[in-house]
Amino acid sequence: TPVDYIVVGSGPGGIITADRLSQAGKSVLLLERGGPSTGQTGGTYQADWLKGTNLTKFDVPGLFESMFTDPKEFWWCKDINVFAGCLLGGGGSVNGALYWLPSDQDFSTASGWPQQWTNHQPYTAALKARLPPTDAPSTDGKRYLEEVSNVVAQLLIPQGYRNVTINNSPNDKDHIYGYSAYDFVKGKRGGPVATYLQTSLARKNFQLKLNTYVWNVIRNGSQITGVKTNDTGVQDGIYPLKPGGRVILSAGTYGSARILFRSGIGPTDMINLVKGDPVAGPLLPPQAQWINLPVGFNVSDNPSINLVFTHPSVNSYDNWADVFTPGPPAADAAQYLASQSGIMAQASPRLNFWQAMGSTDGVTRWLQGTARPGAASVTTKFPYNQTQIFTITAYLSTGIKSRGRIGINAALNAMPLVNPWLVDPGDKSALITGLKNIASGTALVPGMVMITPDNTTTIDAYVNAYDPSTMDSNHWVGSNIIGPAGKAVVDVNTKVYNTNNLFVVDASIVPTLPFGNPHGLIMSMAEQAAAKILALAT
Ligand code: 6FA
Ligand code: ABL
Repeated sequence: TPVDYIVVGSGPGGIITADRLSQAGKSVLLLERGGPSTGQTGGTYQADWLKGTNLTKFDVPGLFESMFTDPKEFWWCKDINVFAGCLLGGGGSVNGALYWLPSDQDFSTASGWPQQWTNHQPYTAALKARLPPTDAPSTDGKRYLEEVSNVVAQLLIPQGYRNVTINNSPNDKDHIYGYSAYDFVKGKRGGPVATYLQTSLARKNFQLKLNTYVWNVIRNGSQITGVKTNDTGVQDGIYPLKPGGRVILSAGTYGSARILFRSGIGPTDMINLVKGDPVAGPLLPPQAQWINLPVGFNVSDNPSINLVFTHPSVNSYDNWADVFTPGPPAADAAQYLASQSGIMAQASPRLNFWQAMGSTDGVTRWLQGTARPGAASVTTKFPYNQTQIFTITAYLSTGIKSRGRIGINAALNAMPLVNPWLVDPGDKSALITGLKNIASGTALVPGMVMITPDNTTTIDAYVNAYDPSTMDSNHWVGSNIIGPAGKAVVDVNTKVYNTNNLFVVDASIVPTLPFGNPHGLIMSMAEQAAAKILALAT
């Protein structure tokens, strides 16, 4: 049966939008290409040590690092060549869950937002009320495996950093550090799936369909009438809209861009690739109806570089290698199973910090640091103690000037076409400055040794040789940028230009990356987008 709203994709953007629309009494169909994730949603992917509970890999925060080392890895989108979550909850079900309430600057006109978006506070407050952040996720309120926090604090304090509760003052992002904050709830993955989706599911006017892949929107010129899917259970795979209905794409920075290309919306080179595909080509509207918009341009992602250290006080937790199989140390497993407390109640990060930096081109750029036990890779010829390793990931944050382009290839796989990292020389020099600040502080902390790069490689040489594919921080935004006609893909109400009733609400409309890991900003944005869409006359 036709509905008022079809929302495509159940990531942080889609779930929150769908919940607010259904709360307002609209009939809403949420379509997700992937399957269930957490136990609450019917997910069953478990380690042996979790058998007998309904806890899955996606529930247990301490299993986060195993997302990258588990050969089964069915949760990653196979047709996107960077990490993206293709299951209920999207990236929110597989991410590190670091959760920062957005700052005023994150939603400022200086950050590219239209003036009408700058009053984000009521929406951020609504988000905080539904999903409060916590920097003590273990159910007993205690913090575990905190050696890395203590060591890194010793490095930061002499450089003038202050200790704060980060989400208590989101605007305070210069020379501050604090405990990592998450959107875990009761020692388990929480996020929009455990909160907003549950209120939606309780409503009769809301429907969720999993394993349903949207290929394109059905449109007659500027009017969208439904979506075409791989579902063989409905006529022609089509889910229709009511007259006056709307489609909202929330399929992520890569997913929403691809649906637009397949719907004849975007740059001509991308639509021509669709035209050449034997299945997707014939589904395109006639060329006279193609809509030329800069879909895929204006993309950014935080360039990130890892520094690896050892310190005698640190416990690398065996680099998280055993947490899924055969399982964490028996006492930690037992504690988590008994009360969702202990080391397994938290993802790997233990400390976050921010610093503003001047630079040669006069632009202020910020550095974010994330510290955690363990390391993805170590490069040194010197011996080191594997049980004491930890990583500081340095991200270039607000102030990034570099932009890239994403798109598809002839097989319709989505991918970066032009990498967005350190294209701008000011970006590169700022990140190098930040890395040097961290490296130089090492000498002040007794027992702390930097092992990657080691003392045979300078920071400049390390950055110059850094593999661009590992600079990816999975924070892709901007492929369907919000902004003025002629420059942007969506207007101030998130409506795709030159369409009557097609909207995008996900990371892809974000013009500039926020200070921190982005999903907090994306969730506040979805609260605000839903309000703006509901306020539009149909
Ligand atoms: N962000 C944070 O704030 N903190 C973190 O710690 C953090 N960590 C990670 C991380 O460790 C990894 C490995 C990744 C990949 C991302 C991380 N992020 C973190 C970023 C954050 O998760 C993303 O910014 C955020 O999830 C983006 O939210 P969106 O709503 O914009 O998009 P998603 O990709 O999450 O969801 C899209 C959904 O649409 C998916 O469920 C997908 O299956 C579905 N979909 C895609 N194409 C579709 C189609 N054609 N038909 C139907 N469904 C489709
Ligand atoms: C994020 O926001 C990033 O997108 C992730 O890349 C990051 O996790 C998490 N948060 C937590 O800080 C890292 C893992 O800790 C590494 O082990 C992994 O190699 C890396 O993601 C892959 O991008």
